[in-house]
This record gives sequence, structure tokens and C-alpha cells, in this order.
Amino acid sequence: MRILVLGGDGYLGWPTALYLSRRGHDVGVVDNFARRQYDHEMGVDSLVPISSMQRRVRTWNEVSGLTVDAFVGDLTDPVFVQDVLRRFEPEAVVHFAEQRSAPYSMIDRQHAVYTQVNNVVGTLNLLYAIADFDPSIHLVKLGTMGEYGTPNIDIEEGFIEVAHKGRTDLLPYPKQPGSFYHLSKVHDSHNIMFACRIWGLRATDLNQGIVYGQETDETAQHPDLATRFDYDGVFGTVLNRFCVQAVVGHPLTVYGSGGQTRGMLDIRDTLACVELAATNPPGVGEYRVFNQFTESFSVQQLAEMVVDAFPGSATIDHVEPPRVEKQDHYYRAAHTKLLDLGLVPHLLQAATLRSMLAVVDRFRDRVDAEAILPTVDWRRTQSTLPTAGTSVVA
Ligand code: NAD
Ligand code: USQ
Repeated sequence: MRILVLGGDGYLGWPTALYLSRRGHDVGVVDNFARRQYDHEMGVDSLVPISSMQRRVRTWNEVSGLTVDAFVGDLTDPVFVQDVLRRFEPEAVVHFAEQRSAPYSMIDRQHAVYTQVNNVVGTLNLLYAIADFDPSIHLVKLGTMGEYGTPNIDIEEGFIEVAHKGRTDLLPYPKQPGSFYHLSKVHDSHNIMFACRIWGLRATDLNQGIVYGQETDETAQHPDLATRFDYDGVFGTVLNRFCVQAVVGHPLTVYGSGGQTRGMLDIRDTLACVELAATNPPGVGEYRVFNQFTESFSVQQLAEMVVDAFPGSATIDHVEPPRVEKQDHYYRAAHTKLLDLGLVPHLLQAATLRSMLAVVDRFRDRVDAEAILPTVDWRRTQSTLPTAGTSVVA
């Protein structure tokens, strides 16, 4: 298939592009380097050094003998979006290209507005461009399990049958997201579902859980092909952070009691899920939702697993929770649709953690201990950045 990967310079977009390329698809990557800008803004960097997008693409094309095309531009520019579809003529567009950090979106008003404009406008421009250029293009959109929040009932895959006053209907599952970032994904979902209904587009919303890991078969082939790995208090996700904290001797930062439970998946499963979705498209006008995670764990469980897998001694600290979220709650979410399509998950085992710890250990000298503690407080309308850099958002 011809597959365009938006956000193809990011943590997940880059390894996904390589995986799809190696699996025989014609791949193009699109990015505006916003993620690299956030690093400059906060004075932090990926733990694993990453090459420029141009160099990554050149190295992949040389190492693999395949061709990945690169396009530089911003999805909030509608002319660029139309142009890139016209030039690449994709059959599927995989859309990773959003501001994806909940804490970043909660820094202050500017960062909340930036996040929602970037994400919602970018996706709207894409929907219009697909409808105008070729409505048969399948949109594979990265959503988040965080759209659902933590309700006291089972979470279904996108829709729930509701009986009300003697009548029933299949309705979008209620959304109770926990940050302005997660809200941007909810707004996207509504816009995508509506576009499918009115223009007959076809789309898959991948409500993904928290991803962990860094290496894939393709990124491990050359240092230029490495993908980023974030551990700081704004962009680092929980398990990746815990591995870095263990290696540098920082207590593992469990927020509050640690009962917060989330769906998780190995980075290698992200790539497989995206390909399964792309190669099994929905029908014309169909909007479908897959819950993309393989296991769920509480934050406390994750911390204990890292402590057990770490060869040295590691400790857990229950820090003052910076977020407004339930710490002890019911959590059971359906996730059968990708398994039905053939996903064979990599489950979280001690061996997985040991290989993540080994990657971290290789680059331990690059860890900035000052960037580890959380600095963004959900209860405040203004937080300071980790190293009080100059804001890049207006
Ligand atoms: P990332 O920030 O590393 O990658 C996103 C990429 O999109 C970046 O390279 C960025 O420069 C680019 N981008 C952002 N706005 C853009 C715009 N307007 N125009 C062009 N490019 C733009 O994030 P990631 O961790 O790779 O996540 C990718 C997607 O998956 C996101 O949509 C995120 O919400 C979703 N997701 C991520 C996780 C996770 O654990 N990392 C979990 C669930 C869902
Ligand atoms: N947490 C800690 N200690 C830490 C970091 C996090 O206890 O040091 C807790 C948080 O309070 C939260 C949970 O761990 O309860 C997950 O936090 P996270 O930062 O790993 O993940 P989150 O903010 O939810 O966001 C990440 C990605 C986002 C994606 C989401 C999937 O950054 O792009 O949408 O995971 S989900 O969680 O399913 O919504």
C-alpha cells in the first residue's frame, strides 16, 4: 500500500514508517519538527540521540535499499496538507502528528490553546483534504485510551449500547478525559466520526494506551535510525521514566498512591497494530474505534516491576500528585478488535524491562536529573517549565 505517516519524525511515527517500509509498503513521512522545538523550549533532550529527519531517511534508504519519501510542513497549513496528498497519492494516512503530552497542555493557557489548535485544526484540515482529493483514502488516526477516563463501568471499544426509557441505541462511549491534551483527542474523534457520516470517509480511531520501549528491529540497524526516548517530567511517559530513574539512582516517582491503572503496550505492538488497521480498512462511510493496548497495570505495579527487574537497588517514592485524577478506581477495558485481526502481543516481562534498562544504561550520562521531577500542576493555571526556557507557543 501507499501509506503516508504524519508525525513521521516522532517517537512512534519514525519506527512505524520504517516497519511499514520493510514490510513492503511505499511510505512517506511528514513532520514540522514541533517535537524537536518543545525540547528546545524546555531545555531537555531525548535520552537516546536522534539524527535529523533528512539524515534518518537517507540512512534508511541506503541501509534497506528501499525508498521512504520525506515532506516537511505543518498540518495546520491547509495548502500544505492538500499538496502533500496530491504529491504522494496515499491509500492510507496514518496520523500521529499532534502535541501529545498531557502535562505540556496543562502548563498554562497558551499551551492549552496551542495543543487544541494544533491537534484539532490539523485533523480538520486533513479531513477536508481527504474529502476533496480522494474520499477513499483510509484515515488511521492515533487517539488515546485517555479519551474514556476511568468510569466505574467496563470500557467498550468506542461505542456502548444504551437503553433509555424503553428504547436502545448504539452510541459513542461517554468521554471523561483528564487533560486539555486528552480533550483534543475527544474533539478529533467527534470531527472524524462526523466527516465519515457526511462525506462517506472511512476512518479507524486507534485509542492507544501508554507505549513503552525504544528499540525495534528496524531502528536497531544503525544509530542514525534510533527513535527518541523521553524521560523528563513533561514528555516522559511512566514506564520509560521509571526505567531511567532506576538507572540513575533516582527514587521512582509514583504520583500519590499509585492506584492509577492504564492500558499499556510495547512499542513493537504499536507498529503491528497500525499495519493491521491499515491493511484491513473499514467500509465506505465507516468510523470504527479499536482500543490499542495489550495489558493494564497500576502505576504502583509498574514501579514494583521495575524495582524487581533492576539488577541494582531501586526505591519508590510516593510524590505529591501533580495531576487531578482518580488514584484508586475500577478499570476494565475491552481490547479484542486488534487481536481478532491477528495481533500477537509482546507482553511486559522482566526480559522486556531488562532490555529497556540496558538501553538507558548506554546513555545514562545524558540524563539531566533536574528534568525528572514533575513541574506542571493541574490545579494551577500557570506552571513553570522544568528549566524555565522561553516559550515557543504564542
Ligand atoms: P511525538 O511528539 O514524539 O511525535 C509526534 C510528531 O508529530 C512529532 O514529530 C511532531 O513534530 C509532529 N507534529 C506535531 N504537530 C504537527 C503538525 N501540526 N504538523 C506536522 N507535524 C506535527 O509523539 P508520539 O509519542 O510519537 O505519539 C504519536 C501519536 O500517538 C500522538 O498523536 C499521540 O497522541 C499518540 N499516542 C502516543 C502514546 C505514547 O505513549 N507515546 C500513547 C497513546 C497515543
Ligand atoms: N505517573 C506517575 N509517575 C510518573 C509519571 C506518570 O505516577 O512519573 C502517572 C500519571 O499520573 C498517570 C499515569 O502515570 O496516572 C500515566 O502517565 P503518563 O505520563 O505515562 O501518560 P499520559 O499522561 O496518560 O499520556 C501518555 C502519552 C499520551 C497518550 C497517553 C495514553 O503521553 O500521548 O495519549 O499516554 S493513555 O494514558 O491511555 O491516555
